Amino acid sequence: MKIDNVTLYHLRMPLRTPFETSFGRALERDCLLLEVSGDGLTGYGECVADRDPGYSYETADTAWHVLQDFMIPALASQEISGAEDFQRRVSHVRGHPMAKAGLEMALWDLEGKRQGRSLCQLLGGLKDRVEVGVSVGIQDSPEALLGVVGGYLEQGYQRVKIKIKPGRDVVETQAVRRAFPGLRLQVDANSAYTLEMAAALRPLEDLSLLLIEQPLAEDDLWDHHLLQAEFVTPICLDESILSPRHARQALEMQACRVINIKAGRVGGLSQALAIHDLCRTQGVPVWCGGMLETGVGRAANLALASLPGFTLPGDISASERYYAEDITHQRFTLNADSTITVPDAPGLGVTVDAKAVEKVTLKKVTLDVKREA
Ligand code: SMG
Ligand code: MG
Repeated sequence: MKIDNVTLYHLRMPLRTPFETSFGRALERDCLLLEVSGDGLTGYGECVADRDPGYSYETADTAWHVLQDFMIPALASQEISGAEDFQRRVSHVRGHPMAKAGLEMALWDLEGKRQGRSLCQLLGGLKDRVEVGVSVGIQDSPEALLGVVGGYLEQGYQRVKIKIKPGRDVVETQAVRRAFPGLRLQVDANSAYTLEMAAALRPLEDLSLLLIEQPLAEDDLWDHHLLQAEFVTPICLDESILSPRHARQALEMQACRVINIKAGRVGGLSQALAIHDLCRTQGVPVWCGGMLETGVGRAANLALASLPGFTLPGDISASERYYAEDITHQRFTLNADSTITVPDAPGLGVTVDAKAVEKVTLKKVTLDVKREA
């Protein structure tokens, strides 16, 4: 691939319903859309860094800076042969996995279009539909939570994750379990507890949860190990796993029994694939996390989740759960069996709606990529 230019768009899209986690309440969601032109084709990527550094230290603005000033210039000269070559070129940039992943995604889209193969095929995905669930934010009361969960069950979701935080955990989860005894249920704390505080989560052990996601700090594998040793319910790490190396060490340390994979958090689809492969050889279940993606990132998540090691349902809900208007022409819908169909057209398999993008664009820049003579 020879890259001619990259256009960055900073998008801000209104969410259909507010999304509250242990670190805050969001009414809209920011991201960067990347449009990469080369070889007469255009590839798209989504960088999932949001407006605020709540989920991770990256923000849309830090990603913009790092992409514009360091990563896009690293595409200059010579052909880019693929994701491995890309990772080598940006290896001088420490951290900023979401920025890296957004650009890598656009290169995968371009490569798929060049070869006439879908991302699912490029990654080695095997399924044409993947099991999905819905992630439900913290609600005003347990009653309100039951109403929201019930609504999603009516829509056909067969797996639900509820967000928890200290003081808004056991009673809420017990209420959902009592109302829906057979539901595949899990909780996500987004790092809101210390090891000492996590003792309060003990009653969750009686609720047949699929997993407890990221109870402790993101940089604390050891305390997750201590907690997992005390809990029968599998602990799943999200924020703590930023690379294949972290994944290996977390498993060696028995800090978790399940891993949530997000390409954005780990620096790209290639790194997500490596974590998948590692977990698969060790028999550790993985599932695809979500970052409230637009149709662009959602298409990539579906392709990733089609890999054989993704044995638990992903946080990949239908487009209408998030946005009244999306930026792709395709809207993803839930099938009757709580699955979503994996796109099969070349690359990501979606087309971008320029008019819809324009409506939600805060700023935009096109950067030429220098060619060597
Ligand atoms: O995309 O459906 C989705 C959201 C899934 O809960 C979700 N994501 O910690 O797993 C997580 C959160 C991170 C995003 S919070 C804005
Ligand atoms: Mg999470």
